[in-house]
Amino acid sequence: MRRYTPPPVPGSEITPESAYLRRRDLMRLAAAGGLAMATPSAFAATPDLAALEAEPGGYDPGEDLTSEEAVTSYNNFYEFGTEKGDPAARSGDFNPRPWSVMIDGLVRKPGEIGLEEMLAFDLEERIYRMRCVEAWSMVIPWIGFPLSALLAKAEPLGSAKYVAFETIVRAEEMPGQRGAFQPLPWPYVEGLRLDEAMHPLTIMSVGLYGKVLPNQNGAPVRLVVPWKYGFKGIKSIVKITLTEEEPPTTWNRLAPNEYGFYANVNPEVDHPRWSQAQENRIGGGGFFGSNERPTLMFNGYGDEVAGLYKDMDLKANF
Ligand SMILES: Nc1nc2c(c(=O)[nH]1)N[C@H]1C(S)=C(S)[C@@H](COP(=O)(O)O)O[C@H]1N2
Ligand SMILES: [Mo]
Repeated sequence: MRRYTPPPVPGSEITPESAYLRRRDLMRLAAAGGLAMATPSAFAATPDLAALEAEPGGYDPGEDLTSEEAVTSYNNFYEFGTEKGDPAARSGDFNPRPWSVMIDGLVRKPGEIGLEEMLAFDLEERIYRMRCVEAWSMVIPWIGFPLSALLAKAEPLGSAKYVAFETIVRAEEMPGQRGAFQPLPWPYVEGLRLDEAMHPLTIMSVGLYGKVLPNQNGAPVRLVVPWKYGFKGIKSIVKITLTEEEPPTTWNRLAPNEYGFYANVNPEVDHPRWSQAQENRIGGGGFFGSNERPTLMFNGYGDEVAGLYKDMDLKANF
């Protein structure tokens, strides 16, 4: 397994919120109950993400990383527009701080959890292969924590079977949410089965490339489920609801024959309008732009996740 150390962040790129704490210091403070006192503003609680090192878990696909430039400029985030360049170009007014996520539904302890509390979870860097339903892919060094850690805080009830997620609606700061043409109904919603949500590969990301998550990638906290198509990775999450019934999901609602609830990466199940057998690695540097490669079942994470679906027909449950 290849270890990856994030590149050092030049001083000029370190955000002006200069009261960064090193992660270990932050955790020590949190453990000592001193976090609130030590963090007079929301910004001060941001740990030093650049200092995180890759965990030698079984996650790093050992492939070349997609450049930070591509990861932060070729995006899908319709709240800022439908062109790939829109999220980077049009998200400057979005202010993701302060932030909190409401967790409710079938849980013993519903309530809001602040971003600072999430940043104090045990953050790790994980390199994941990502695959969009549009047949492009990237390899991204995410920083985040297991979603299971967050759900555990709320103590899901035995009756909970699914987890529903909701993105913020804030038309004043999200140009894609205002104007005559609305590409999607808001809020953007997504869902997972509870066992998928609790799987250790499923993370909530708060950063990438050793930095705080850029607005265009879903600041301040977004879902990453590496064995599923990208649209499951809901961004800028404000609400998580534990449910008994399968929750609606934005793309499935819009085009149920094209986008299923499961959305597991599957080269054998084509999108009705194109094949899913190949993918184009973004910025892969191939000669004459030829970065085509075969798509792997479960995006290559089959050893870890195939068991979740062992009795299911994956053609019917696409
Ligand atoms: N709220 C919200 N989340 C979203 C989307 C969106 O339009 N709105 N697009 C999805 C799609 S289709 C993809 S491929 C990924 C892209 O994530 P990235 O831009 O960080 O690579 O975000 C997903 N999450
Ligand atoms: Mo996507």
